[in-house]
Amino acid sequence: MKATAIANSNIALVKYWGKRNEELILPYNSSISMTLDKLYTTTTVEFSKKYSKDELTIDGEKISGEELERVERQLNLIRRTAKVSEKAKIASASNFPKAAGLASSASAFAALTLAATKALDLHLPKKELSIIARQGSGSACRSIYGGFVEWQKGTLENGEDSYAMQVAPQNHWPELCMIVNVLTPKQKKIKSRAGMAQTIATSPLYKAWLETVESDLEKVRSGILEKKFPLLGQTAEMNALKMHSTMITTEPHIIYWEPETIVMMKEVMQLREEATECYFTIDGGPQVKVLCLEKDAKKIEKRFSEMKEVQKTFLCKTGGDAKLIDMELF
Ligand code: 2P0
Repeated sequence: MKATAIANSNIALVKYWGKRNEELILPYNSSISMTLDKLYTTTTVEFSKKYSKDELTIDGEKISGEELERVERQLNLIRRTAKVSEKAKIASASNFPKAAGLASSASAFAALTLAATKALDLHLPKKELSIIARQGSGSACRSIYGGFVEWQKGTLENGEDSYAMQVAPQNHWPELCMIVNVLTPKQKKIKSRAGMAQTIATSPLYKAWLETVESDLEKVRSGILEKKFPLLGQTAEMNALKMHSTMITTEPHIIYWEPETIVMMKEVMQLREEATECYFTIDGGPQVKVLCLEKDAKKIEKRFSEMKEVQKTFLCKTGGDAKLIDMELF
């Protein structure tokens, strides 16, 4: 009743922003992401009668309160599916800062879902894993798959048609890179969950966001499949700016950007002026992720790592599916 899984983080090229059902985590819009090879979470889960309650450690630290409750809810869902009642010990470790806008909940809930279902001997197809992972954290449904992944929003009330599917496999576009820049490892103040709800409730731009998403999805899908880098990059960059515009116009405003974020956005624009093609994307935090092609990646990464605003860089390519591994965290 013990298993360990590893799942990669993913960064959306067309963002998920807003839930039509908060309980089941059903989105208003579909999204497309790239799974990243260098950012990942490893999670070991053991169910046993010897545990009187669920115990969670993240990066070696004992966790209680809201974060533990969220994991317990996810385990309860999996326990119900397996028809067992044993409590669990969970240890999770990521190789990047938690809750800083680097999609830690995506890799964490994907790894937790895969490890816990295996520990309970549920051998579920990826579609079912994606549906369960989604209920832990929306973006986690995309981290079940490697390569390029689309989370189809679905229309059913019960969420059975809201899951991720692979658009293209890990080896589809080996030249495509994403440089993840860690500018400030501070934990963000407003969780995406609250930010989304506030945006829907108060931003006059949310309707416009939803009206343009379908066209962005189409462009990003064909950008990926036909390896059209400018189409992919321009659409992803604009899509991120549109999402942030909806947040900036909520009451009260949500501005995830720090001064360093703006400096990085300008640097990407400057690189383009110099004929080095690259595009940025930003999520629910200050970090700036930059899409580029392999031929330019080392040069761009060097330039970023020499900036005083940048603390750390991860030069990523497409990562693989979430998978079970033999190594155990306890
Ligand atoms: C995304 N984000 O598509 C978007 C872009 C942040 C900005 O998915 O409430 O942690 O757990 O479903 O998945 C972050 O939101 O939110 C996210 P919940 P999640 O990657």
